[in-house]
Amino acid sequence: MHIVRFVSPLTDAPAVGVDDGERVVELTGVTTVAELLRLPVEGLRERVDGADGPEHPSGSVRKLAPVDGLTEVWAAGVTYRRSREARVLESERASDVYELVYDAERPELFFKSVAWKVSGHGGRIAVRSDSEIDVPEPELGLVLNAAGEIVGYTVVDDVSSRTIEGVNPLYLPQAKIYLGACAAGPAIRPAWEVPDPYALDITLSIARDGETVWDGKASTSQLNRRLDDLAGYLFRADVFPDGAVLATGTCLVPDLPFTLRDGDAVTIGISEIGTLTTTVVRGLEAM
Ligand code: DO4
Ligand code: MG
Repeated sequence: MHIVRFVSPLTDAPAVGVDDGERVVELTGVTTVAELLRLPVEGLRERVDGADGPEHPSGSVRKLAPVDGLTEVWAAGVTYRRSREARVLESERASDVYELVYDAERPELFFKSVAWKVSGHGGRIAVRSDSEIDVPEPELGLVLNAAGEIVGYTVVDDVSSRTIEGVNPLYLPQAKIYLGACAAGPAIRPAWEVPDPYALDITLSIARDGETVWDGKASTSQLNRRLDDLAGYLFRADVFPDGAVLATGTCLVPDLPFTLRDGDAVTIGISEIGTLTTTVVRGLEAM
């Protein structure tokens, strides 16, 4: 079962519902995912289990990114060995910062996106027109309620410019925070339905003109951090009244000089969580 945000065929407005694969049942009285994230996990579960609104065939509704309201998207970095290796190689002069943070007690966490800028399944992601090497970063996203509890999981793409961050790690916000740099979805799998989040397969496939030009597979078992520890650092000195989505870092990075191109189809799959497909455009004007 998944919690979905979609365009209601009844009102043409965003709605929230529960998708069992065959039908989507609307949650009456709830219009945003953010409202659910204000609840403690037991309250959220009750609300979801009691879905009794209008029903629609699952394939017939247009799914939206499962992030809205004031929910913020954050991301963790260098949480997998593969990410550390890739940053060390791309970094022109400051490669030791990545090695240091991989082993440090405090994780790297950075702000990624406000909710309204997040692209959903079937939407667009962008590469910057002032960057030459750009990659998707497939990541397990923790869906956290206002109390910082992990209430669900989703798929997040932390689209990044390797060119810009490679010049200087202080350029990370420009490499990673711009319109089209964040996608999430297609839905939220409730945490109580995922027995072991450290045993999920993550796949990435990039298709160009109908041909696969890059694909790879990894597992959350390779994560060098604990998920609740990452969430704990995010909530240590900040508040998130509408909850947060925390992307937990990438374990799949194509070798240099591979780069995304305009028109590429990027598909990220995480077992038990979902499959997120987006199309690449170049530059702000194309978003
Ligand atoms: O420090 C760079 C960011 C790394 C990152 O986004 C990741 O490991 O996923
Ligand atoms: Mg990342």
